[in-house]
Amino acid sequence: MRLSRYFLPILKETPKEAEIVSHRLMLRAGMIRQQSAGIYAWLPLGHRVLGKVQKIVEEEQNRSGAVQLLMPTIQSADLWRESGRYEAYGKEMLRIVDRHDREMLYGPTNEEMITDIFRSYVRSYKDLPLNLYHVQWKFRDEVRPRFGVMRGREFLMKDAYSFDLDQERAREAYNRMFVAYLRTFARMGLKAIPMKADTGPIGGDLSHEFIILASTGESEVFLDKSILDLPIPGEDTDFNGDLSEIVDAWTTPYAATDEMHDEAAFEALPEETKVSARGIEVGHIFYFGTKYSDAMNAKVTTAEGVDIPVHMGSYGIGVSRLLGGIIEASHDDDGIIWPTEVAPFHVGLINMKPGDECDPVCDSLYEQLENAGVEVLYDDRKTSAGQKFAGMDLIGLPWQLIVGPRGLKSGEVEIKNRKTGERESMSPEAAVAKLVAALKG
Ligand code: 5CA
Repeated sequence: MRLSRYFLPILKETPKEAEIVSHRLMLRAGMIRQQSAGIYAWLPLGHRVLGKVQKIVEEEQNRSGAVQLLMPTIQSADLWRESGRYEAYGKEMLRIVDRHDREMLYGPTNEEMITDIFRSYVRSYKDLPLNLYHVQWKFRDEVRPRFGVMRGREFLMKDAYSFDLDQERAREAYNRMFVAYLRTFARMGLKAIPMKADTGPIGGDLSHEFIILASTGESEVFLDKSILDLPIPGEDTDFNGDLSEIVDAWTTPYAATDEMHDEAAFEALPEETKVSARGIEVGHIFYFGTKYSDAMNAKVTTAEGVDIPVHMGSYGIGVSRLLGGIIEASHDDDGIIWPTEVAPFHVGLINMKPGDECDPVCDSLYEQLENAGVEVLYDDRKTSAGQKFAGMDLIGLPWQLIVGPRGLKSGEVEIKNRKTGERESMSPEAAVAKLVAALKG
């Protein structure tokens, strides 16, 4: 992508309304624009990252055996009356009346709708286990939307719903999501820690929140720091096999949010392993048994011919919130430092003197890298060097490739690693080889 033809509205001033670093950097880097309180337009750079985060989430959901569909944002109030949540949800639900005076709502979550879809088609135990998920915009009329995409009113969520014959098999479904979540967040460069959690308006009695540690996080958390060293399950994890060993390893060390905190158990830990910190909830999984299937009459016939309500769980990931979380975890004074897997582009190609001898070299580098599958943002604008460097540091692409007249005299271009700050001069051919190896190797 040529920057001269892109839309990257970088802000010079630090926006005053932004209280935390990720919000400030997302606004300054031209990723998002607030359109109403807690409601954002995703500008091209932000939209690219959102797409990459969503893709990783989808890949890991699919790997675990979940099946993707897409439900609408607008739901009928009647469906929510069946579960009793239409009244219970209170002011967080955005209620709408259509031209025929029918009561509708902008979905804050989809337990009711997915249960309705399930009961319309599935009758037999032979069709289980089943896990259906979608990635869709949600609306919650939060009292205090804040911190940008971290606590929005409109936000993108991945929500999955599992259906099983009994509690034991539902627990296996829960474990599959648990392990898929460990992989999902690790792929984004995050250390997300599963913690015992409260179930709130979703209900049920088994629940974990996945939390990344950050001083600006809204949750207070307590953990045994040995959990930070546990290995992430590999790509070859068998999701048809028994995952309880992995889940046990991750749920044995102490880790809880303040709602579930057991002061005595925590205090009993050796002093050097105790960590009390703040964190950002990026995912939340629930097992709630037959809460919705009882209320909404979603039954399956067992092998013995008996009709029983299906056991369910639901599993959320805050897809848009993750962008804030990743930035909180990965930035410096100059701007964002994107982990390669979610970076909007891989390389920022900087032409120090557009309209001159740097052009053919840049054009050729651009073409070679793009042909090798490396995503390049090419700064071909006639602006100052200082502006180009500061802009590239701010938007945080993992690599910069700098082409200037002085270097070219000795046949060299420069590579900069955004994270380490290391710079290295080499021939254009060597630069291409090095970047392709680093990014595609
Ligand atoms: N139905 C269940 C699971 S599918 C559910 O709604 N769970 S939740 O309420 O915990 O939300 C799932 C995830 O969405 C949270 O872990 C969080 O990462 C994200 N989320 C929740 N509220 C917001 C919000 N206001 N802004 C941004 N992300 C949010």
